[in-house]
This record gives sequence, C-alpha cells and structure tokens, in this order.
Amino acid sequence: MSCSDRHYSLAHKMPHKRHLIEKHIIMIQNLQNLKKLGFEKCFQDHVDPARLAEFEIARVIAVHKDRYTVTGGAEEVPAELVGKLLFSAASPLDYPAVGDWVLVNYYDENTFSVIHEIIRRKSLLKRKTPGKKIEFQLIAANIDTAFIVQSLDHNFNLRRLERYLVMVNDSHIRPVVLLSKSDLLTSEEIEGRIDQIHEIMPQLQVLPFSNENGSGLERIKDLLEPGLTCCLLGSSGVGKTTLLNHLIGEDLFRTRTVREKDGKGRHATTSRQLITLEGGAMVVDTPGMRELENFSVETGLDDTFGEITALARKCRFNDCSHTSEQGCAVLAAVTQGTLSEKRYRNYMKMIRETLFNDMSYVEKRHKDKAFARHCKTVMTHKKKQKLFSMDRERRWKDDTGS
Ligand SMILES: Nc1nc2c(ncn2[C@@H]2O[C@H](COP(=O)(O)OP(=O)(O)OP(=O)(O)O)[C@@H](O)[C@H]2O)c(=O)[nH]1
Ligand SMILES: [Mg+2]
Ligand SMILES: [Zn+2]
Repeated sequence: MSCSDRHYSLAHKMPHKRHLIEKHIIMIQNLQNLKKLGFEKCFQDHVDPARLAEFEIARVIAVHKDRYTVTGGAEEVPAELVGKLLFSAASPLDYPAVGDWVLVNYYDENTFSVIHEIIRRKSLLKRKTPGKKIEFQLIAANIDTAFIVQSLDHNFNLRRLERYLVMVNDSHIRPVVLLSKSDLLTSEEIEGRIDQIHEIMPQLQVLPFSNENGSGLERIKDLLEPGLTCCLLGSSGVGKTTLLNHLIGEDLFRTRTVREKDGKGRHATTSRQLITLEGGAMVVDTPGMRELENFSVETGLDDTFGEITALARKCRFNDCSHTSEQGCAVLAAVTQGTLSEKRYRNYMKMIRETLFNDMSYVEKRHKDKAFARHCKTVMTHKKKQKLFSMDRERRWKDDTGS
C-alpha cells in the first residue's frame, strides 16, 4: 500500500479526520517545496506551531522599496507588510530582507499576500549607511556562503578584501574568495596573488576564474549545492553580474560596460533579488559597496578634505593611491593648479596616518606576530649572550683558578 493509499483508507474510516489528514499532506508537500528553497529545521524551531494553523511559510525573494515578492516554492506572489509589523518596526532591521523566511497569508487565488511575521534569521548581511548616524541597510538574510569577488587587475587589494571578510565573518556567513578576470594575468601572477591572500588568511578558500574564457567556472558551480543560499559581494565592475548570468546560462541581468573615459560607470546592479539556479542553489547579486571601498567616509577625511575626496572619486582606479597612477584626478588637479600642492601633501600625510590608525585586525595581528618574532630573536640573542658570558666567566675562573 502506498503512502497516499493509506491516507485515503484512513480518511474513509474516520471521515471527521479527513480534513486534518489532507491538511497534513499539503503541509508535508509544502515542506518539501520549502526545503528546496533552503528551509531548515532551525527556522521551524522558531515558529510557534499554533501560528502555522493560521499562516503559511514563504521566502522573500525580492525587495523593491516597500513591496516584496514571496514564494512557498510554487508561484511568486507580490506581498505587503501587515500594518502591525509596519507600525511596530523600530529600525530597518525589523523589515524583511531578501532571503528572509516569513509567515504569510495568500489572497485572491495566490495573486496577493500579506507578511505577518519574520522568522528568526540565521544570518543577516547588513551595511552601515554612510554618515555618522548608526543606521543599517539590509542586504540579505539567511545567507550560507558569501562569494567575495575581487578582480585580479587593479581592483585586487588585500585591505579591501579584509573589509569584506570582516563584514562576512561578523554576519556568521562562510566566505569564499573569487578572483575574477583571470584572463588578464599569467598563471604565475595569479598564483602570486593567491599566495598573498593565503599569507595573511591561510584557511580561506580562493578560486580564480574568468567570465571571458570560462576558466574556473566549473569549480564555482561545484560549490553551489541544492538548497544553498549565497550572495555575490565585491566592488562595482569586478564581474559579479556577468558571473551570475553565466551561472544562469543566459544574459538575464544587466551588466556594466566600463566607460573607457573614467573607467568607472554607474553601478549596474541596484535591485535585490534571490535567483534560483538550475542546480537548486540560490544567489543574491549585490552592487559594490562604497563604504567598504572608500575609508574616507568612516574616518572623517571627507569633512576635512571634502574637495579632494570628491576628486578622488573621479580617479580611474577605485584604489588609486594618488601618487603615480594614470587617470588620477587628484594629481591632475595639482598639475592644473586647481589644488594647491601644500593641501595635497597634507591630505597624503593624513591618509598615511589614518591608514596606520585604521589598520585592520589581520594586519595588527600580522604586526604582532612580527613583533613576537622580533622578541624571540632578541631573547635568543640575549640567551646566547648570557651563555656566552657564563662560559667566559667559567673559563676565566678556570684560568685564574679562583
Ligand atoms: N576581462 C574580463 N572582463 C570581465 C570579466 N568579468 C566581467 N568583465 C567585464 O567587467 C565589466 C563589469 O562587469 P559586471 O558583471 O557588470 O560587474 P558587477 O560586479 O556586477 O558591477 P556592479 O553591478 O556595478 O556592482 C563588464 O564590462 C564585463 O564584461 C572577466 O572575467 N574578464
Ligand atoms: Mg552587477
Ligand atoms: Zn587618484
């Protein structure tokens, strides 16, 4: 007897239970669908079973301002927040983000839904909004793996990588580093950069790849297990959306054509959406984050050297050091005389000091290690000297017979 036959005969014997059994079967089927979307037991543990009689579980797959799209595994349904949730929200953290699991009610043959509750999150990726106020903007919830994408050209920068890593680690998400545009470098150069990363973060998984010639794409696909939720992070223009389009297998999302003149262009990706790949993994694409790119926002450099940081944004390279680069807008202003050399020198001095004060924990630890090594060398040297002097003393005593 198959499982459904047994349910059928049971329902016949106990007609009053029939409704309950049918509901149970629907719930199991729904649970299967939810699992495909990444639903795990830990989420279920946070839902009051009584609420499940009233609501259904769904996942937020898109956010556009105050409108949402949710799905329980079948159709994608537009959703709004219930008034109570709206009015009780004390901070942006209380609103649903892409990837959130929520309790909803469906209406009008599943063409509309209302979100009543956000199920406790496993992880939350958020960014501080620029400015002094401590306010957060949600990026995505319940992410398992964050792919931090850096391109192997001038975008490659260990400091920036650390910033992204700190953010990902703080959110309890597993980081994987993807080095894009491997087509632009020789394999020795690529190995060199991977070594540089492993020197400070030996455990980190680092995969080079190219959207241009497809190398490394298979290794990335291998990581995308069914039910896994991941996100793409990294500077604007490193090729996140191009990678996503490759993973989907078609050019579904708009990518950026780098404008030759200033090498920058606008952020191509602006919306937040959870895309389900054919293999069953889900991906959120994100735009590059200025605040992780540009430390001047956090350090107050903007307040003091506003006109220079404005110029710096026009430099061709995101990580321009304003010392020798081609296309450096700051140097150009000094040459043209619109920026005084003295002010430029003060700015550079301030940057050096800020960079030093702002040294990340990895660098500090690295320094500590170097310091520890130095201490050890000194101690060994001292020990040797002591042994040497003891030996000399002994010999002197032997010689003099004292
Ligand atoms: N040579 C080379 N160019 C690439 C590669 N990947 C992407 N590009 C180019 O880089 C540019 C930017 O790519 P996008 O995918 O739009 O970059 P993004 O990271 O999504 O940028 P934002 O959405 O602004 O954050 C495009 O012109 C791509 O053609 C690569 O592997 N090699
Ligand atoms: Mg993009
Ligand atoms: Zn510059």
